[in-house]
Amino acid sequence: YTALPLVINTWHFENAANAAWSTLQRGGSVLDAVETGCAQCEVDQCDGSVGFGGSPDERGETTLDAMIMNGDTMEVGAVANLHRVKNAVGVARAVMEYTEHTFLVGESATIFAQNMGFMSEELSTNKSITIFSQWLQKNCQPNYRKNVFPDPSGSCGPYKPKAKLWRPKNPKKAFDPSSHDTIGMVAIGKNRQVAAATSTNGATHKIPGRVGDSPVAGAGAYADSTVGGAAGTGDGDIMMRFLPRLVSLESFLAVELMRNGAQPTVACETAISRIKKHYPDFFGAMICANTTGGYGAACNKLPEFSQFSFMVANAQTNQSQVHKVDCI
Ligand code: SD4
Repeated sequence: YTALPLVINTWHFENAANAAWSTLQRGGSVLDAVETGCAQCEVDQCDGSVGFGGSPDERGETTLDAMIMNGDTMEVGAVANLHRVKNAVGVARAVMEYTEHTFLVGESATIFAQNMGFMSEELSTNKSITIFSQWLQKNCQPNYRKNVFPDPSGSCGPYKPKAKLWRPKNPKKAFDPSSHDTIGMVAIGKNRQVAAATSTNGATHKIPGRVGDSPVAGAGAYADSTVGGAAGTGDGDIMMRFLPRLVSLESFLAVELMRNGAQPTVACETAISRIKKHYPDFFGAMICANTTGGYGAACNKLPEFSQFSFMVANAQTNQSQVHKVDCI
């Protein structure tokens, strides 16, 4: 397969694609490639949506979700609601390689990371503190608060989150597409080994403890060396209800049996369409790749989101290139 190896990742995260590609060029495994690629975004704080210093939660803290999957062995390592450790995808890989488990969460995941030698660091930055305090101010108007928490002083603090009361469901606009750009990456080796990984700081102003789709196998990403891999980005609160990457693989498989060609695009579109049926206004996009070197992407069209960028590097181009797909 002349197009292999191949690396594909969500959004215009060029450094990440290059890091993964050069890892493969240096003889690294596909797992090394997706880990290095996602870790690069954690360092770069890609679009503020990956790594430290982005998406502060209701208490102002940045926490991280990540996963990695080995499509040869079907092993998965994942962490969610990880505090004070920057290299979330590295911790996910440690879960996969050094434990019998698949998924560690919260402070306990942090303790595991520290025991594995990961540094404990502050994840807040001036930027994330500003995002948080602006949001706090906006949501902390005396009148607004009076309605929600009858407060004799009418003052605005100490801040007490009461999510149920003041955060009614808004099915129309859960996510702002301009500020949510998780990295999801798939690498396929010369011998058709598939690996996938994701890393994100999740949703801004989330209720602490909220976990999105990104660290969940089959939701954030999926890898199966008999078929291919898929990964995604978008409103995880909705997307994780559909295991879209898994669905995409199933649909890909079905399509693959029938013909060769543009299957990954069809697979991605099928997954997006299934979610769209229930949530026409959801924000989300997917990348798909198969073990013959085919790749594609799809996204749900919104007034503010009509095109999705993704990166591909393969043996034919020998470098990463940005691609764009029109949303459906
Ligand atoms: C989440 N899926 O935590 C992530 C966010 C994201 O593009 O992908 N944004 O829901």
